[in-house]
Amino acid sequence: MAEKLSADARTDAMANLDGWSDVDGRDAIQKTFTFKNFNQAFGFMSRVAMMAEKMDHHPEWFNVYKTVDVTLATHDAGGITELDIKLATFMNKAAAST
Ligand code: H2B
Repeated sequence: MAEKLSADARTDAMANLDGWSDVDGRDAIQKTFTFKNFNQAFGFMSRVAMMAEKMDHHPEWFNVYKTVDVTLATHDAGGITELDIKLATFMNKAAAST
């Protein structure tokens, strides 16, 4: 099972994750993605959904029209693990190429 990142590893990882921030009162990270329209937002979600299934690691997210609010945490570990960093990195790349 993936283990929670150490404070140092987490700080290092977050420094390379554009737009992601810590969630208040919870060991999780979040980012709001904004696209040009619903089609692009949903295309992004579809690509992320396929990766999430492959990783067996799933986002908490909320979509309204062209925005997607994402929260990532590893529920089994009760915090942030390498899986969250990997999925967040994938999401940034997927959004950049949308
Ligand atoms: N997603 C996330 N974000 N955290 C988890 O701990 C998690 C998951 N666990 N997806 C997976 C599924 C687990 O429930 C299955 C049984 O592997």
